[in-house]
Amino acid sequence: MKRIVILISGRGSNMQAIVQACAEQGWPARVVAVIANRADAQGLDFARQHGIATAVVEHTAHGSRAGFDAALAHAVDACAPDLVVLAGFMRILGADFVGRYAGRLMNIHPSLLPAFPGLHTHRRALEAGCKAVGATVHFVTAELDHGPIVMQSVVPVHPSDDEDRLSARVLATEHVIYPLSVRWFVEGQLRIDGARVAHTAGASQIWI
Ligand code: NHR
Ligand code: GAR
Repeated sequence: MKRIVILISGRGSNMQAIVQACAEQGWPARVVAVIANRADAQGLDFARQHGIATAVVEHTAHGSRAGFDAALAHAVDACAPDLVVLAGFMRILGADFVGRYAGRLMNIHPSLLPAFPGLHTHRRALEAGCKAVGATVHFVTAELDHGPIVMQSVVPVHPSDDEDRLSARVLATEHVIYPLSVRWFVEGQLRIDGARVAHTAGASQIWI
């Protein structure tokens, strides 16, 4: 059984989608822990209710980014994970942390990368007049939101959209592509080749 650790900062709906898909679809994997950088992350309640170990490593308790990263790595290593999943995790991680979990650290970002890395993606996409947006699952590298892409969803922008409506439509697709991407990883169906990620059996890596 592969061991999955999920890092969250807030609501944790992507974490929930992964926990539920793992249980319902009988993946050869188990979510062994959910770790948050905020004690008030709502997703911690769901994890506790489902008997998943939780931990909190507060960035505010550490004087430097390196100190926080080291404390977080300590908590993650204690879970001996095969895969570390960032699910709405809102702290940028340093090169040491990222290097430690190279090839087994995934993120979902709510834009069609390489467009709109960083924060406030839906607002920026609306301001730019985009007609389609989406979400991207990628392996994490030291360069923010630039790692090898596993899967993307494509979502239409409606003329009446505001940030809330658009982000809700994108989020619904995140709950499809993130569990599927994690499933592929734990089933050994992903091959990273430089900047590209291929599915070994040629499954579609786009969700429309
Ligand atoms: N770390 C690395 N090295 N590479 C990535 O690709 C990462 C990462 C850490 C988190 C998630 C990410 C996203 O998908 C992620 C990807 C936080 C920020 C940010 O600016 C940006 C991107 C992402 C997460 N965070 C502020 C900071 O100073 C804090 C913002 C806050 O606390 O609300 O760390 O979008
Ligand atoms: C999701 O839309 C995720 O893509 C985004 O935050 C939301 C978290 O929701 N992630 C980022 O913006 C990373 N910087 P969730 O906590 O309900 O999964």
